[in-house]
Amino acid sequence: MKPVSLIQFLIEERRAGHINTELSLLIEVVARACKRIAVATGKGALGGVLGAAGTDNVQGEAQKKLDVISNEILLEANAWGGHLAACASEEMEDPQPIPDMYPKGQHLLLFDPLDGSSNIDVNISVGTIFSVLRCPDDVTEPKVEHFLQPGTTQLAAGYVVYGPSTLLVLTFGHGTHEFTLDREIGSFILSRRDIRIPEQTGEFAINMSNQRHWEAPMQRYIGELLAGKDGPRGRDFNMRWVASMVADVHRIVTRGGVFFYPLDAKIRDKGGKLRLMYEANPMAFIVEQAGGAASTGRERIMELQPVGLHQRVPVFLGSKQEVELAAHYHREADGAQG
Ligand code: P6P
Repeated sequence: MKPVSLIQFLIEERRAGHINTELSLLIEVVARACKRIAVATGKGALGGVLGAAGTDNVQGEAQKKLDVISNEILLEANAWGGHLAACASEEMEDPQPIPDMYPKGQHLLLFDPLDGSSNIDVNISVGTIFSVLRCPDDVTEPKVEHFLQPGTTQLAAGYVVYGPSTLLVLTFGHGTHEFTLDREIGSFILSRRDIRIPEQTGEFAINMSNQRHWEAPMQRYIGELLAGKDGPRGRDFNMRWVASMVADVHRIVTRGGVFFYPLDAKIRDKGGKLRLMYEANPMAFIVEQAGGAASTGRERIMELQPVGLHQRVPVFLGSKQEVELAAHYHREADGAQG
């Protein structure tokens, strides 16, 4: 079958009425920027891009050089494109307006430019996560409050995983699709259309070192998985934890599984570890469009009304039956507490 490039796919989506031209051009710009990030990460030690940048981001996390480089690549690529009213990034406190000398568009772009960057120096897959919202019609200078839209309003979401191959996974709300970067021609080529995540799974992803800090229903749910075939689940389970959300989520998108970053006593006051606007919401959109589920353990992630640009939430996502069972245990425990 003739390969379908990202450009051709975007034209198909426009013809199907799923997206408009401006969103199509915006995705092309983001994909092109991510190709540049792939080149930068691929250089490793030879590019002088490893190690700490010597600065902290808005989260108070030490930035890697590649965090800063990736952020700059995405900002520069999107400044002149004319498709955006503003950008927001994990690496920046406030939204970044589009410079006055450039035309503005009707979209808001949010991104984690290099998620999992603590893995960069040990050569483990990292990725870029992005989400696209509509800018309110009467707004020319978007402020934080204009970004604070529930995940259900996203027009597009995607991630690029920089691994053995560079893959773009994308949804516009009409299925989830995967593109593989053909490095010889520099194009993303459609490699999986209409991905489906199996509703059942035998594989879970969680950072077990936090177990003693989890809430009781999380202890119960994971304890049952660990009990294996002699326990209440009557089967053995396998565990994976890359500590790079994009890599863990891509494994789930590819072969099923369930990912948890639950509340625990250490991070309770922050609301969780992962960020709602540019990690949980885009991943939730992608996973739901592939037939999976995405919950905080108590609510559907995409229905949350955001209260802050860098708000953190608990994340349960992946194979629907496991997400729903874990969430059921949490609701049951809440009910018992009254
Ligand atoms: P921990 C990376 O820092 C990240 O934001 C996600 O990509 C990843 O899933 C998680 O944090 C890893 O957290 O506590 O295992 O280091």
